[in-house]
Amino acid sequence: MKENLINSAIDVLDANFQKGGFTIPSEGLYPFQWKWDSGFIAIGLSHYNIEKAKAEIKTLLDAQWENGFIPHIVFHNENKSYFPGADFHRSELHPLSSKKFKSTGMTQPPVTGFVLQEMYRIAEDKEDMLNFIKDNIDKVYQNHGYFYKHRDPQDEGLMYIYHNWESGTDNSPVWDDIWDTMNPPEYNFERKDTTHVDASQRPSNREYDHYLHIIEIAKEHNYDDAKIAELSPFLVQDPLFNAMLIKSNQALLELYELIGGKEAEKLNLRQWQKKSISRFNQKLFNKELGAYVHYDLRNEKAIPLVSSSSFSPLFAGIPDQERAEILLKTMLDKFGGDDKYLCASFDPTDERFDPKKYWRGPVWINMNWLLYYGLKNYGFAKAAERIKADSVELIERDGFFEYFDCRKETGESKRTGYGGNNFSWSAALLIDLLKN
Ligand code: 2M8
Repeated sequence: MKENLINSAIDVLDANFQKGGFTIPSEGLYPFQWKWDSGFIAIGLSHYNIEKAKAEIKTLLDAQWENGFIPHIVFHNENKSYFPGADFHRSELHPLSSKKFKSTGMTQPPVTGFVLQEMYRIAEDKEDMLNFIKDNIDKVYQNHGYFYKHRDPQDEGLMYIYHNWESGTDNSPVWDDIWDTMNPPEYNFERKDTTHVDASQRPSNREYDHYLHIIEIAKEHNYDDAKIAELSPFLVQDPLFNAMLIKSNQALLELYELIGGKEAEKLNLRQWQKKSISRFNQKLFNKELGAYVHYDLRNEKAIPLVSSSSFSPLFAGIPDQERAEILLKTMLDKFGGDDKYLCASFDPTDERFDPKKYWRGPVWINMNWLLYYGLKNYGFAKAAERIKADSVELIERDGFFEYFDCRKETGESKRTGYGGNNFSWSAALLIDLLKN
């Protein structure tokens, strides 16, 4: 059974692997390379084809800008089945953007650092993998340098994101109050995603108006970071994004220690870690909710809502044991009823929860994977095993979908997963969970 499931996952990944040496998240729906998808995919690939895993990371890093920035989508080809594509994003507006690849002018959670460490953990030939890491680690370090230089205007050690697409959790209810502060024009555009996926499972057109409007503002200023920090109506310190950075900082530090030398880089990483972790705990933890929450930097207020991102600091070792226990309790109380699979992407007890709509409630396998390792880190073996078993059960029964209903009884005659099918990171991370 386990072997069959792993083989099906490999089939999904092989079918999505492209000639250019990268893997698309899902055929039709997402025809390019996405930054954080690429990282999760490389982890899965490492279990059975290390050369493909290396290619995945190399193609992503190949699209890095001269200032260290790594974009959220690399448009490797002219595919017209995705909106908004290269012609809308126009990365060439930024003077330091890649001359080789068109891309977006926004980024995604910085997972690549810890992905390199995962690849090292999984690789059988450690020497060969360490050589690969030696050749590529500086680029990831420079990416972190970009964040500390350009995304932290108040020098807090906490990075801002200027677009919901940078969070990876695109239409989370966490952003709803920010949308209420904006009044974008109604753009004339043709949605492509809803030709692949039922519109009830995707963001609305009005939500897309907001998404496009923020990009228009950034483009007016040629994606200049200082201007974006000054003018973007969306400026948020996201616990998931910052936890990924902190985990990756730690991974880079440990990998540099393994490689030897690089004293200046190690010193910077240690200083970044100290500042970021302490400010993270001070600023983003909400005692009443017993969870980490987002901070709206534009409107200078915390956003007191619990989502699966609230628990991601467990993965990066950010809370102390006492606080980790509070997080576990919040997760089980709000998300962990017997009638539910772990872990909904948004608080099922909140009125904004929607079990079918994208990041407003469904279970996502990449988040479950982060939480599985996070819970294990703190010795919460029972909850970790539950999250793993739930992930396997959902995929085995519903298919290799993009997201899943967290309700055990959906009230519908036939259960299915939601969003894109044959979804790469669901396949890749299932392989890792099953091989673990
Ligand atoms: C989703 O986001 C893209 C935009 O980046 C979209 O909806 O068009 C998100 O789930 C994001 O986290 C993910 O990386 C991307 C590709 O899987 O799809």
